[in-house]
Amino acid sequence: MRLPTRPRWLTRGRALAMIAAVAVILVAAVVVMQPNDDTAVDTTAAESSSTTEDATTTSSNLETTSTTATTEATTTTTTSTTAPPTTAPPTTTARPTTTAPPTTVPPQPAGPLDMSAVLAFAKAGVGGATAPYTYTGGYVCPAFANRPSDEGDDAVRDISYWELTRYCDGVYRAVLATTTDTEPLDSAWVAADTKPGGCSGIDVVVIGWHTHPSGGGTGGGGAVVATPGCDRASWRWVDAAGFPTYNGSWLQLDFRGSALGDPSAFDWRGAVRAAGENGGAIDMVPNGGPEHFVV
Ligand SMILES: [Ca+2]
Ligand SMILES: [Ca+2]
Repeated sequence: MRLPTRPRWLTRGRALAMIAAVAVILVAAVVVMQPNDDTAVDTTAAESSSTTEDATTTSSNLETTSTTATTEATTTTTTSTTAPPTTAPPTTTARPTTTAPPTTVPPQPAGPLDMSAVLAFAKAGVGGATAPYTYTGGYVCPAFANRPSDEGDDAVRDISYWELTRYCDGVYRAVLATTTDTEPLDSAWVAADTKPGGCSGIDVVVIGWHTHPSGGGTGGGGAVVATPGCDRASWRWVDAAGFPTYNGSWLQLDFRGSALGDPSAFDWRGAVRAAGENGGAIDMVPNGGPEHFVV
């Protein structure tokens, strides 16, 4: 048996060439069929973009939702903010009172001290304290000194004998004895300059006046008033003062040293005024100026 022979035109070289050509064609075909990377990327990008848009849309929705939530929250806040103002106004209304005082501080009167006003102030504030009582036979600290007589210089209510004594219990006694008891008494006082300041230098006034009890007779009332300024608004009712009445001419004022601030030394001047007497007729001691008292 004889095997078929290969055609004469198919030489070994031609066969190899054909195989090579087929291989090239196959490779080319494979290359052509490869998917375009750029397109794939674009698509992915498009898909990503789409995803982004979706995300954006979702985000937008979220924003809308959160905006709505915020609006509601704001509304809620507004509602809760609306409530307090109803409670707040009283506080706002009270402020003007606090603001007013500094603006409306009136200028201080220049002086001298208005004793009629001091007397009215003292009478209005009396109460709440017991007037001191001095035992005239007790020890005096320091021992009192006799003063020159002041008799004969006032035709209405003339002070003659006068003195100021401090007792060892810290109570003072001022005496402004007058020569007559017939004229009605308006008041008797001791004006003291105990420290810097005061109305015309007067820091404290001890003032007494006669009272007329319903049962008859004559009594006495007294008070210690602080006068840091000439304006009545600056005054302060400090303590009760004793104004014992032995007769109409013996005028005595008892007051505590603590009501004066327990000064170690101070200047003072006494005065007596009859009812209806004007300032010019008041009898004062000493006549030339204040007496200096050293405790
Ligand atoms: Ca006199
Ligand atoms: Ca003073």
